[in-house]
Amino acid sequence: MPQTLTPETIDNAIAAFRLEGAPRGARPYGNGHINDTFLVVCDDAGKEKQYILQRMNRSIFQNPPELMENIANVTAYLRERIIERGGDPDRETLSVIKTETGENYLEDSLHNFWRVFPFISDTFCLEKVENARDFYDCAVAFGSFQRQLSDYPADTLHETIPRFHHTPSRFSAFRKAVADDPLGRAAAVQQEIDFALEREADTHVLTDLLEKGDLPLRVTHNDTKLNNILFDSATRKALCIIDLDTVMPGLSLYDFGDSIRTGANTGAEDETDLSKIGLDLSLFETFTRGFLTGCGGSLTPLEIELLPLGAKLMTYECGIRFLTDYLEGDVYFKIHREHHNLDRARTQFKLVADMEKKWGEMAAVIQSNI
Ligand code: ADP
Ligand code: GN1
Ligand code: MG
Repeated sequence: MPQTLTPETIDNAIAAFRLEGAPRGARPYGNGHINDTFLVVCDDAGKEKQYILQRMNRSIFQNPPELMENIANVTAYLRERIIERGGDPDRETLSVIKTETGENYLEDSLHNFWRVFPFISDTFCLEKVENARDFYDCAVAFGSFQRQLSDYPADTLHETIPRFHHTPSRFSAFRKAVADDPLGRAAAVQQEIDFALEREADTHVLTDLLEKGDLPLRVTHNDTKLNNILFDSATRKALCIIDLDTVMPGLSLYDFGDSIRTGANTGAEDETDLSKIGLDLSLFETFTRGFLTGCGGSLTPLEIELLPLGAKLMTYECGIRFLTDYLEGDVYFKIHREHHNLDRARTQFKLVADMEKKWGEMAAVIQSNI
């Protein structure tokens, strides 16, 4: 169990980093499910400087030093690419603020691991797509993120969460949670359990193709949720991709799929009224166009053909992860109400079912965008 954070622990963490100005306080920030995120405001001779301070989730990330090495190297690489194309490296990528002793992170006396990024100001992130234009921008940004990293030395990246999108492993973990049922919750969610079990055959399609060498392993983001992208408030353009904890070798279909899961859903991830959940085909089309543009022609014909499966599998996988966590007692994803993870699992399964209904139309969208 993570330590409860006291103001003193947070202040001590802040004091360890090379910040400009005197810290004036920290407050919880954002809607991430994984890390503890704070906005830190400093006073630099009357000028305000802001930073993002995060306590990394120690039960999820087993090796924070390796994780931070990935982020420091990837952001340094992206910085160079942004400078080459005449962009603004201070706004278009994260960068790692070092500690006073020159490290990428701080391990405090309680074994909490901390990191600091500059706060990218005058930005916002979307919890829900407000218009197709924004989602198109998101798609181009995630596609070009992958393309920009296509020459990145993938073998230098540490695997921060082993088998992160290995759906068969996620399925095994799910089956184990059903069998162990430590909180006695399984009986009441048999319908959801059956939904997941009935789709076992889908779970290994992509991993089989990867193992056979039919799908290329690329450097991918792996957590391309809508709220992991910052939009510029002035231009309303997708500006900066954040949450780089899971940048690792993966499939392009993972990045495509996770954005569809979050952005092309007609309802929220934790909506309790399931009649509001479904696939917005028009947004599916928008994202497909943007992603293919962002990838700049780098996807193979098989990757393109499998985009609908990427969307369905990422949604299904997230559903079984939420349900597993519900059965295990909500130990992974942050929850804010009782049964939150069950509600989340239900929306994902409803979305999967709707994709199955619209399978022909999804395939037709892909055909018309080749
Ligand atoms: P988690 O892994 O818990 O999702 P994130 O790294 O995605 O954590 O951060 C949580 C939220 O904090 C983001 O969705 C975003 O709103 C905000 N955020 C994170 N980093 C920055 C940053 N450098 N500048 C501005 N906002 C940020
Ligand atoms: C987590 O960190 P965040 O909130 O962007 C999770 C994703 C899930 C997502 C579901 C490292 O994303 O894999 O798809 O929640 N991140 C990790 O909302 O497990
Ligand atoms: Mg996030």
